[in-house]
Amino acid sequence: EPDALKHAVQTIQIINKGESVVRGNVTAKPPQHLVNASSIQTRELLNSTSVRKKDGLHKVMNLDVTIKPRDTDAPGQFGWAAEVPLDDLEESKRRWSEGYFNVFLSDRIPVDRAIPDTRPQECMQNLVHDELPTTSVIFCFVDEVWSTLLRSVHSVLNRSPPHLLKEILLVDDCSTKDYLKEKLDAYMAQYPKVRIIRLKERHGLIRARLAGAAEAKGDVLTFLDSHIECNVGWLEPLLDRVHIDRRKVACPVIEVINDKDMSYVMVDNFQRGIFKWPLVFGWSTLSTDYIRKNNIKVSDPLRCPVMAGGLFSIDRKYFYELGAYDPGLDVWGGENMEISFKIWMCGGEIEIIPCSRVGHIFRGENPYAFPKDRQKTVERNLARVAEVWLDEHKEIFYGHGYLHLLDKNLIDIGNLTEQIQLRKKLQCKSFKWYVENVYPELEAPLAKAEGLVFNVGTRKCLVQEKGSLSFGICDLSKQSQHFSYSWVRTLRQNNTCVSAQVAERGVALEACDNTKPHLRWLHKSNKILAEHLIAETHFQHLCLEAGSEGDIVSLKPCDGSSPYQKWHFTHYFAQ
Ligand code: UD2
Ligand code: MN
Repeated sequence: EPDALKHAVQTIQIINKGESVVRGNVTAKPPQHLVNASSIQTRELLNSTSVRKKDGLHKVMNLDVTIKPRDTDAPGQFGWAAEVPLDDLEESKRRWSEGYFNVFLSDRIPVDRAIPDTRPQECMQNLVHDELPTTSVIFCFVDEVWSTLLRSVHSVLNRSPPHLLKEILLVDDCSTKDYLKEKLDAYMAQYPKVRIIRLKERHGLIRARLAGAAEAKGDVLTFLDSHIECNVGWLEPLLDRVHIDRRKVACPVIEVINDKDMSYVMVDNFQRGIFKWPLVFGWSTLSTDYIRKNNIKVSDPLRCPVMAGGLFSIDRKYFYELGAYDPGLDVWGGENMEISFKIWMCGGEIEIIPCSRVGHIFRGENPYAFPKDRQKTVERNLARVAEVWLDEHKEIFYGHGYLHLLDKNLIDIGNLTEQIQLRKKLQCKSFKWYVENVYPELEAPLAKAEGLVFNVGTRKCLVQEKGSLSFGICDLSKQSQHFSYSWVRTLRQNNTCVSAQVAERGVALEACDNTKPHLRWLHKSNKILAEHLIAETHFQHLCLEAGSEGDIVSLKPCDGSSPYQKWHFTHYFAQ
């Protein structure tokens, strides 16, 4: 039984943590007779005709030369938690910041350790095609920990059918550590499939991936982070999806290599990658209702609104047809959103493949420096993605704490012409289509509030007629009384916005422009304040006020008790 370690998985406890990555712990050892069961070796499998059926399908090869490991007593073997000896606690603490995980333990764990085969039982019956495309595995890294990098590479070498693994490309994004130079060259020289690409200057993850992809010869590109462990049978199910349809982008289930004790931890089933505003990636478990209604099996590929970013297989030519990554994205972050929207909106699909599993060390901090400020880099990347892909929904993104990104004096997000042209050329669908068809659970109202703007003092509603504002008897059927309070905090009717005229203590109407601060209003506790004055100390806060005759609208010093300064909209979508 080549998947003997499967049974060890029973010992994995799963602790559900709602929408975040679900972690557990490998606690007990598997029974020895299972661990010692012999595994099918690569050559036997490839020569064997019995595993290949005539109809062009075969069972996934359970290749795992590490299932019967060299040193069964080594720390971390079988994916169990390793322990730091008391005498070494200081050293292990000191070395933490080399990778922001337990580097000391990583160095003591075999680079080819066995890990529990965490695939759902059903995967054993799944068939994949005989004629699968080959893949280039691309690892980009900067200052990766030696033992972790090696373990990543060995897990690919040991657990991938050799005829499908064209090459492993190690893209060194200008690391500063000496061991990643000659020592790495010498070590990898033993493995003809491994090629090292050295970047002469720091490209950042995104452009490093592009550099790796440009060198790749395989039919499919498989991107992996440089601190992972591929599990048994991980590759074929991914390549099979791309083979079935080259527009499918396949992601393995990302499991957890515990940063403290290096144990391999299985994650919950039925998890999809999603995002919340402002484009924050997260995991979400499919509801049991949805699973039942759609009759989804635990081994079925799951349609996934966005990918985590690090681990996926994509047809090489298709990757370029999609324009690869926006090369204007800097260093790290947001590229998973970009490629996800691009794939879905331009005719592709992203799937999570439960029969393919890869462990990843999730870390609290990045163990490398950002050439520029980290937060600013990621924000800028996200703003590029929002501008190119989100259509009118981009206001929701800006409205969740990113209004400052609209100020062109504060931030230059660079030229977007090529990205916008690409979207046209590929005839990609709208973001509205994406929300309706791919991610209907997303809460995406286009305004914070809308409808009539009712004034409590006059009991009348705001009217926009012939370019000026006045009041009328409230009437929902009149379009001239329909306004919205947008995510970027403008008071708007179609493309006309209410602007604050501070000198005149009045208001005017002008064409909406999200970059203009004097078009922004803070609507809270029923008041509507001119927002750009709030930070200015020499101004009293000014509020929208209705004239007591119910005709004019003016700006007056805010007065908590005046009903003429109290307003509300018919509908509120968010506060
Ligand atoms: C996640 C993704 C990661 C990437 C990132 C957002 C997973 C498991 N990981 O963050 O792949 O999509 O979100 O951008 O989905 N690196 C370089 N050059 C750099 C910076 C990083 O080569 O300038 C390498 C780094 O060594 C690592 C990989 O890029 O192998 C990803 O970086 P990370 O592990 O720090 O990102 P992670 O997992 O927090
Ligand atoms: Mn990572």
